[in-house]
Amino acid sequence: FGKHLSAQSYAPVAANIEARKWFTEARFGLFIHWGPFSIPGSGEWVMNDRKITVKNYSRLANFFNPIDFDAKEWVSLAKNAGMKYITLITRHHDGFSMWDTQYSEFNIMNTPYKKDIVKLMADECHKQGIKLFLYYSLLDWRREDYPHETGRTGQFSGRSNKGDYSSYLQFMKNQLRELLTNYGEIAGIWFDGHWDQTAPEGQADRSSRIDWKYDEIYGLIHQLQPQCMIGNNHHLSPFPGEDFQMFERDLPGENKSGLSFQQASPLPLETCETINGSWGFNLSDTTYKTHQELVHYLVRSAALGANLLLNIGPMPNGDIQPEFKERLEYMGKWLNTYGEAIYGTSAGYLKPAAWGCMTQKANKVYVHIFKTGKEPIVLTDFPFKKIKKAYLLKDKSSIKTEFRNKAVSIYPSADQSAPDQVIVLETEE
Ligand code: H79
Repeated sequence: FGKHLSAQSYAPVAANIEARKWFTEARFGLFIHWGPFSIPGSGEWVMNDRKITVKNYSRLANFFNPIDFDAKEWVSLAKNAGMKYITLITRHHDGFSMWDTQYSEFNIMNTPYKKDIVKLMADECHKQGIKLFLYYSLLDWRREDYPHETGRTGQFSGRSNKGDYSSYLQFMKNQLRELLTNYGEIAGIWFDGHWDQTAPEGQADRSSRIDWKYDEIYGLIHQLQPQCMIGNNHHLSPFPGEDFQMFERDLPGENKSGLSFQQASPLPLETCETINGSWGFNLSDTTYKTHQELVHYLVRSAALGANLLLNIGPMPNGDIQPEFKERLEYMGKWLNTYGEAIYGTSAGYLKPAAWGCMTQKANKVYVHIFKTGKEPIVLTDFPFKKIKKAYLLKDKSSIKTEFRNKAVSIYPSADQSAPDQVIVLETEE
């Protein structure tokens, strides 16, 4: 990716380093996929999937009137779920801008709703003390100047001209400048769509078909808000100038999605996942994950040193369906008891196993047991000298352990009614 890089090398300033530290301690955020694409109830790719032209898709703006949207309710929902940040779609691949932008007519002020969603959310996040990240698509299925002729998607849009990347780049910079100037402190920018201009996933040649000039885009962001963390869902190892690394629907190193071939870097890590199978509101998707699956995913993310950005796709009226609300409430209750073993922890020294996984803090090892069996759980090469205490996190009742030949054997309770039996080992160096 040499051609993306400028000679100048990026050194994060103190405020950015502090933001990264906060991020790795936060561990849990809310992803929100919402906009006029929510109206048909077929997910956020509906324009591409149903081969809708730009002209016809524009009609959706006239129907977007989310009279039940309440920023206070959404932010409270995230907070009560134990989430520390929100990542909001400001402009997805369909090119609709959820804020009052000067640079596109296809924006929220030209809908019957006529209120700046980004502003309403930013103000409420600042009020309730939760950080706000903004999702911004690099790929665009609407604009003539996006290099759509080299893109892999958006070919049904009816665009005639060839793309002109220098014009499109200027447009993105103008919009990013608005987002980073008019809405107070922005904790991060979450880019997506790079992969539209690369060879198919998994192929040896995954070089980019256009030069995105990330040095210019990232430089502008860090100049406007130096603490603002940049992440890019390019499914590759981090590029210079990025502040965190993301894995789509995957835990670092697993690549179950077939999208995340990259290995974990030393940057803060994040994985994003959906509650059912869809990002945007989808009327035909009922594949809701269970409480247990969601808890296990959060715990396994933490055990690999990654945050979980868990998604909801609100309905076109601004309401959030009860299946999502109820699960987020459950996560919040679970974290009230078990948060100590998630927030501010680092990856376990052993990788996740069939029985469960581990998170750690100074002098504490949290053993997350998902499945008990007849045999004790054995932690090999235990990196501490001594175990002072071993107990269940939820009620402090003691748990039997044996420490021999550098291996710790743990005898958990056979009761596995909770999704995660968290055992605390208090250690000594
Ligand atoms: O915003 C959500 C999705 O709309 C967006 N990212 C998340 C966070 C996303 N879109 N697509 N993907 C994620 C997955 C990418 C699928 C691809 Fe492909 C498979 C890209 C390359 C191979 C589909 C097939 C698009 C091009 C070929």
